[in-house]
Amino acid sequence: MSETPIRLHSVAGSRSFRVLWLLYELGLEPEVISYDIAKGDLRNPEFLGLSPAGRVPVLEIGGQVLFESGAIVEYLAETHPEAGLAPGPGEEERAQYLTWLHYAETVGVLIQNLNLQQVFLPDPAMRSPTVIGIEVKRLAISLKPLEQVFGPQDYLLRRGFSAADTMMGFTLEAARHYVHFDRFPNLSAYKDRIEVRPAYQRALEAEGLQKFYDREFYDVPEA
Ligand SMILES: N[C@@H](CCC(=O)N[C@@H](CS)C(=O)NCC(=O)O)C(=O)O
Repeated sequence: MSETPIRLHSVAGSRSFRVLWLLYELGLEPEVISYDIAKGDLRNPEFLGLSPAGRVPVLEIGGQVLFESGAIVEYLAETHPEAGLAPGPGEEERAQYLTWLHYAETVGVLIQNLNLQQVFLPDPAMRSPTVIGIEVKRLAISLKPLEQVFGPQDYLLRRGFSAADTMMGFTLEAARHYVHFDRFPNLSAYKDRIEVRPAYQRALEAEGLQKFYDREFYDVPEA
């Protein structure tokens, strides 16, 4: 019996990286369907039929269509318990696992707001230096608890690498465009640690080059 293909709808450099990386950590082989966010690909009716808000990631798996990266990551980890990437209900560090997995979106939304201001607005005159300044500060504050976690431990959980790391890893890669990481030595060491994982490298290769950041660092514009 042939298995249904796993299909990931993806934009390089976006939250779909979380899912792609986890799929490779689990030894799964997805077909990757790539979209160009700047060309408005996510607004085509066919894609909106899969993702009602026109967002990536979308994962087609086992005849189901899933959206929301956190839900997809939880679903994949729970349906592959043999990989040991998620403490189940009642297990030690379950609360921390859920907390960090979802905290990645607290950080992610701040980056999304900065992306809108710094990358996607069609005219620089539309930017608000005030909003950008506030969001950069809020992003730096949101990274502080992570800096503390990675002092005594290598990954988000004491027990080791988990699916929560695949949620957070992408987020940090994006955060470095807005916050200087030399302020966060533990976080920088964590970033180096996850990026050498073969599944992370494979996901980078498979998703292709991101097309929206045109520089390494975006300063807060002058008011
Ligand atoms: N909470 C959702 C957010 C999804 C999301 O906003 N994805 C961005 C890419 S990182 C997107 O598709 N943006 C397209 C748009 O805003 O038009 C998730 O985690 O999946």
